[in-house]
Order: sequence, then structure tokens, then C-alpha cells
Amino acid sequence: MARLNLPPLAPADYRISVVLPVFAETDSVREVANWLREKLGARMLETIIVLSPKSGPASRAVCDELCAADPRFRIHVQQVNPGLGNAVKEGYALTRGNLVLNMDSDGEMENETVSRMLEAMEAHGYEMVVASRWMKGGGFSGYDRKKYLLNWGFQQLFRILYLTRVNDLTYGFKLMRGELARGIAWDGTLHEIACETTMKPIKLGAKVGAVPSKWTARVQGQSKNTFWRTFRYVGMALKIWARGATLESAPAANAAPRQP
Ligand SMILES: Nc1nc2c(ncn2[C@@H]2O[C@H](COP(=O)(O)OP(=O)(O)O)[C@@H](O)[C@H]2O)c(=O)[nH]1
Ligand SMILES: [Mg+2]
Repeated sequence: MARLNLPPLAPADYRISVVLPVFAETDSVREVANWLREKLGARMLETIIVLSPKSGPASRAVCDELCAADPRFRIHVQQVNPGLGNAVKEGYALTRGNLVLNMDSDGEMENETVSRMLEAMEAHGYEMVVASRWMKGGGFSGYDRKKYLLNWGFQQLFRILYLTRVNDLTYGFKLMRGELARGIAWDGTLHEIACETTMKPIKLGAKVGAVPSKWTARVQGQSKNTFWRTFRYVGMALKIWARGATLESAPAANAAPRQP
């Protein structure tokens, strides 16, 4: 497979746009956002909170509070509904950073993984780093048994079809170059966006790395990712495998970081 070879990006120039979809979460949004704010420091250019129009006043209040505390946070109310895929696509299109971090706001993704992603990107010049629950040091806590088995089978099959060593192809937790987030045409409307955002860069020949990550079931609210919805991942994976992916010329990453 031909290499993509984006122009190199020096660690001192990292400017991260965080895309944080929020549906009905409250406390976990605050926790994730504050962790990112503290740990990313000046490397965080902006955080785009993609709020669903169906989000209740409690979620909205937490997001307003975050925006009031730090002008780098802003709310985008999702235009096309419903669906996590639509939220992610709209969020990506609004980013300006040369790196884009995709993370959930429900507290299931391990914050410390972000530090590992950045270290891996710095050390190896990856164009994308994905969190992997299947690597040694990663794992699942409180995951649905049936989904776990299906997920395992999916990884075995598609790792071979995609000729990749990345062993978690379905996780929506990743850090990628802005050129990819803004330059790839994304199709997923629901949760299958999570595999699309990993599989299309792989198909394009991007240099993709992985770091271990622990997944822990949320303590508040409910997932919208039903058991049947997991089959949409298979359809998406086969479609990308058959048709490949293309990179449009994306708007260049711009903008010096705004000070908090
Ligand atoms: N804006 C927006 N966010 C969503 C939507 N669906 C899910 N989310 C958010 O996306 C993240 C993952 O969703 P979840 O349903 O927990 O999926 P799971 O983690 O795959 O089980 C959570 O932070 C949700 O708040 C949606 O339709 N719109
Ligand atoms: Mg979740």
C-alpha cells in the first residue's frame, strides 16, 4: 500500500483541536474537559463540544460553564440528527488544529491514554494514533459480553483484510492529523463512524500507531450504541475495504494557539 506521507509535524508545533460529542452527560463532561485542559495546556488550541439538540438543560449548563471558564471551549449544536457520526463529522469540519483528538464525554475512555498518544506521535511521527483496548495494558471493564465477543471477531477478520497491525479498529478514541480529519469524506451517521475514522486513514496508507487503553463502563446515563447497531460497523468496514478512501485537499491547519 502506498504511503500517505503528510508533511512532518514537529512536536513543538502541535495544536490540538478536541472534538467532544455530548448527548445527555453532565459530570463526566466536566471531568474529561478539565483533565484535557490541564494536561494539554497550551497545546490545546480549542475544544469543540458537539451538543445534540436533544441534550437536556443539565448537559447544556455544564457545557456553558466550561465555555465561560475557558474561551478555547465552544459549543456547536449538531445540525444533522440524530447520530454520533453526524456529530463527529460536523465537529471535524470545524476544527482548525493540526491535530484532532476524538474523545467521548461519558467517562468511558481513559484520560491518561491521551498522554500516551502524544508520546507515540512524538516518538514515531505517526499521522494517527488510536487507543487500543486489545493491546497488553489495555482492556475492558463492564463491557457487554455479546458485544465483547463480536468485537473480538471483528478485529480478527478486519485486521487481516486491512493488512494492519492495529488491533482495535472499532474504537472512536484517537488522535489524528488535521489534514485527515478535515480532508476525508466521512459517511457514517451513527456509531459506525468509530471504525470509519480508523479504517479510512489505514486504507489511505497513513502511518498509524496504537497505544494501550482501558475502557470502563460509564457510571451515569446510557449508551446509545445498541447491540444491533454493532452490525453497522461490519457494513462500513466492508464498504471501505471494497471502495478505499480518498483525501481531498484539506484547508491547511492554521492559527497560532489562543491563550487560555
Ligand atoms: N452530539 C451527540 N453526541 C452523541 C450522540 N450519540 C452519542 N453521543 C456521544 O458520544 C459518546 C459515545 O456515545 P455512546 O452512546 O456512549 O456510545 P458507546 O460508548 O459506543 O456505547 C458519548 O459521549 C455520547 O454523549 C449524538 O447523537 N449526538
Ligand atoms: Mg459510551
